[in-house]
Amino acid sequence: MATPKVISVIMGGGRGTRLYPLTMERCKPAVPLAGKYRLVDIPISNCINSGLNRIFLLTQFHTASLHRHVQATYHFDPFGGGFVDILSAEQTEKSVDWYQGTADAVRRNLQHFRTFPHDLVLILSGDQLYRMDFRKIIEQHMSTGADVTIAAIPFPVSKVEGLGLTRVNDDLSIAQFVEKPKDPAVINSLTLSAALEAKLEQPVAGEKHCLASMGIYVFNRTALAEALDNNMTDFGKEIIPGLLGKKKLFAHIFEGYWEDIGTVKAFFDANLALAQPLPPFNFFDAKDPIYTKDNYLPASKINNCAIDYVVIGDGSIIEDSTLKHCVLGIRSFVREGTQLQDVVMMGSDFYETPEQLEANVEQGRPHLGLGKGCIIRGAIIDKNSRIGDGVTLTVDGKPDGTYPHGVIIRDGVLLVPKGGVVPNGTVI
Ligand code: ADQ
Ligand code: ADP
Repeated sequence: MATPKVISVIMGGGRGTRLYPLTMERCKPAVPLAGKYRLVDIPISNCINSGLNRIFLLTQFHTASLHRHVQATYHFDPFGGGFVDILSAEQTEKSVDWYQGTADAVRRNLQHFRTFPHDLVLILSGDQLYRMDFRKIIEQHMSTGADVTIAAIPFPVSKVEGLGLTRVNDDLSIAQFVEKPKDPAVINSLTLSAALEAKLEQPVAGEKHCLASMGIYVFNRTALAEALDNNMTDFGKEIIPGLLGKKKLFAHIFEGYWEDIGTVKAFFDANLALAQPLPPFNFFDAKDPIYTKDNYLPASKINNCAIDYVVIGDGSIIEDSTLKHCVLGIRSFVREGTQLQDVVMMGSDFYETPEQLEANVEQGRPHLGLGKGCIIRGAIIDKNSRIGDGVTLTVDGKPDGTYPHGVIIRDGVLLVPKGGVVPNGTVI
């Protein structure tokens, strides 16, 4: 069988509303992850590690930071034809709107894809944490002669809310697909058969499982063009259910770690999970590394601290503090007497010069990073924030909403937005 030519299309997100305020000044793919990466590094690295180097990234607005990151990071061998191309919603003679949904975003860019010879289109979500060798789904797609293959993961019934669920035949052809069912009877009717359970490499334990769509699709080029030759806006809601019974749809079962991190809570939990002794997602993988921008920063300095289960990015300075279960990004500054627990701090884009530090004192403005004697629990501190001395920021059951100095609580997580300034002595 000849090796098919594949282009990858990463869905970079709409307005990123579920991740707001992390997406206040940047698009979703550019949101920092795990101390030193950006969300987009995950699908791009998976593509590169799978030998796929023609990558389109569809996104909507605030793309400046994404452009900077992609241009500074992904350089391909000039003879290999690889690229990462950012396609933002653009006004044309036919349309002046933003992308109306995932299918609309792909449809409006088909013209750009046509420039490159390809047999298959691999469509990926931009907000998931997983490591996957896409060669396996492509191999299965070719051997079954499918028009569309959907990556699907056995997921416990208690966690399937918000996911598309499938029921498959013995040969893994898709018999039924229901997008985000809510009715427990429907969910129950879609649980894995005993025969399929027996075929899994990792037996499912405890509660019943369903086969959930990962929002990862392999389309034959012509099947994609036909499927989009209409006004449908969404893959999960309309395109996939519409193809059932008309085209050959197969599921490809994936049994590794996979987490959708499209909400503030999921994003917070997935980051903090990396601070465990044996995280479910392994960034320490020499074979399939996750790539990101090299910032040429010095190693971090940590003086007289008590630190447990913490990930710290390069170029940070932490002094006389207590940190428990935290992820700190590059250029994080934590000053004396501060206590952090369950905190994701994204760090800073720059160091302050002695003149800037002096100006801060004159203007009564906190320095970049965290001040002295702070207590912070259950929070995301976005980049370039300035938290003064003696500040207490704790969730402790407070309701979602907006709080003084731009602080937001969302999904039970306290957030200081990018560039936030919280004055000395603030207590929230
Ligand atoms: P959702 O993730 O809810 O469900 P959707 O909102 O369509 O589906 O998002 C899919 C991906 O596309 C995300 O990465 C999102 O950021 C991005 N995206 C959304 N709108 C976009 C737009 N207008 N332009 C560019 N990118 C956009 C889907 C499937 C489910 C499946 C889950 C798995 O529909 O069946 O179970 O993914 O996460
Ligand atoms: P994000 O994606 O988190 O919004 P960006 O990638 O847009 O961040 O910004 C990072 C870039 O901006 C870096 O190159 C950094 O050097 C630069 N930068 C941002 N703010 C400042 C500042 N106040 N002084 C110097 N450089 C800055």
